[in-house]
Amino acid sequence: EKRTRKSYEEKNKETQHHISQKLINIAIAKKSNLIASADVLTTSELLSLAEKVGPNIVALKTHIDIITDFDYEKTIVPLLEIAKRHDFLLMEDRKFADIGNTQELQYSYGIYRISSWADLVTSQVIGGYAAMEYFLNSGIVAILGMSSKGTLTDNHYRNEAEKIAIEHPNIIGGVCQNEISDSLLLFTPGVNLATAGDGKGQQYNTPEHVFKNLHSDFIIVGRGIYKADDAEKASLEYKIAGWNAYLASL
Ligand code: 6AU
Repeated sequence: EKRTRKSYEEKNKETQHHISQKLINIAIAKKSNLIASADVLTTSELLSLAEKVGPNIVALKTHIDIITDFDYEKTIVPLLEIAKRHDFLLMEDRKFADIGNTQELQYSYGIYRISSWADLVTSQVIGGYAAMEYFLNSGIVAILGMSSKGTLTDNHYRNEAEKIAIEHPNIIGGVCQNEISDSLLLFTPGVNLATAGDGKGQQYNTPEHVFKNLHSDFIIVGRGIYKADDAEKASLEYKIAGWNAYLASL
């Protein structure tokens, strides 16, 4: 017998972290569980995508280190303004994977200064519990399992990583392709309505699969949106598909 999933309202009541509450409140207000992944290469593409998909998303996920013309004033300052206006959070998919001291430096220094703008950051938990102490301004989303073919995140690794995620007060959820503890928020990338893979190891599922079978809370969609002819329309389609799949999974 499969256990029933928790609603956003239930998860909101149980979480202590202000970023989880913020994210869930946006989800409920917008009727959206969509995070758009902005894996684009220039500031103008990033800002234009944020503007188009902003009304339909709960968060915009960045890989800020792939922006070729990054400039804090020209990239981050306007992005923060768009995020505020359209009411979505910023999630930097940095996937930290080092000792605590190095992660602390990478989080706050260098040209990106992630700690000054990211509401959420992704991190591997390979460095152990104590390495997670230093992402003070952001909610941490722990990488528990990966979507790529041949990933090393096997059952044992996922279980050990999940224990850290459950115990650590700064970790609000996990990225995984499996069901995880419902005391965490589950973020699932590898979602695409049109294709099963990208020929480079990425493996895709549908929103129906991830909400019904994994009890996911948020879908992360990259190329399904930013490569579409009309990114605004595609974001609306994924928003509706994600929300309907969530409702059907309750
Ligand atoms: O929809 P796509 O395949 O174009 O993009 C998926 C996005 C990319 C990946 O870096 C990221 O999701 N991702 C992650 C994350 C979010 O941490 C983990 C994973 O296992 N698979 C994955 O694709 O930006």
